[in-house]
Amino acid sequence: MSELPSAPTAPAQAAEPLVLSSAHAGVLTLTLNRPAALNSFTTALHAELLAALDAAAADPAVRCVVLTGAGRAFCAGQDLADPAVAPQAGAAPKDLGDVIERWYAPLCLRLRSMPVPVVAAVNGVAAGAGASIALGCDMVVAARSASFIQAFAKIGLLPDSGGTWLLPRLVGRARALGLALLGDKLGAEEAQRMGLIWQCVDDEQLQPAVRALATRLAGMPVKALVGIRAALDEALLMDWEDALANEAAQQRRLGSAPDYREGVQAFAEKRAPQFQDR
Ligand code: T3D
Repeated sequence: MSELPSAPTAPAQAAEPLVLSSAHAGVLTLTLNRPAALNSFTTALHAELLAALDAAAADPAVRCVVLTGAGRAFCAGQDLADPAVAPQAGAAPKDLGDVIERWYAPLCLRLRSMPVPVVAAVNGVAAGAGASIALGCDMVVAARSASFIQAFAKIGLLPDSGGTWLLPRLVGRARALGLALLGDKLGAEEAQRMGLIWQCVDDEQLQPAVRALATRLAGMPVKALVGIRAALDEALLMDWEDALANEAAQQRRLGSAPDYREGVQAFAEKRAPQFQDR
């Protein structure tokens, strides 16, 4: 049998990354990039985001991470059409606990244990796990047109990705329950007013405001900033005496790091400090 020449194949198209990454002056910006599905999470997006965060954590040049979304949304939570998790007619229910243990919990733990501050730049709607993930970042800046939706109850679920932990701590039990039970859209201005987020800015100011904030954080002693994050979270679970003891232990650790020496020396010499620790 004669061999036929094989048909020409189209050049392989590089798939668009699900997480866009750009670095400037110590600030790494990670952009969730599934705009047609409002940056909702598939397992592939989870995998790319975790890998990007792991790489940032290991890179000494990264001193602040910004998380944002492409297009008109920050993130609409779980992709409800993803066959890996969506209920299928006639099939046994998917084990959502597995999905959370495999993907969402590691992501939340990764974000909370980053060795640098993490800023959420909420450019549009943040719903379901998307809202929890934004609120779990160290500082949340939102565009005035952005919104936060605890969408879980509307589909028969409860707030995950840290939502049950974060909401009452951020806004108190009454508001946490109101937000989580009703799942209504909460505008960015109101979110700032009730203390759910750090700041709401005009839409066209979101990028410059986040850039300025992230650059400022990157120039600070990030080892201390991360210690502050941990100590505040830990103190919520401690009594007064234990919090004082923890402060002493953490201050002992930070006080022996080069950044403390540099900070005090720069103060004495009336110059800007150059912090290096991570
Ligand atoms: O594994 C597990 O399930 C457990 C973990 C759960 C964690 C969770 O996050 S549960 C909560 C899941 N998220 C939601 O329930 C939110 C669903 N989305 C919405 O309620 C609305 O889309 C928004 C309020 C976020 C925005 O509304 P709107 O009117 O601005 O946009 P839209 O027209 O609804 O959506 C635009 C497109 O994005 C649309 O696609 P189309 O019709 O243009 O092809 C829509 O289907 C798609 N989209 C939005 N959210 C999701 C989504 N596709 C898949 N999954 C989504 N979550």
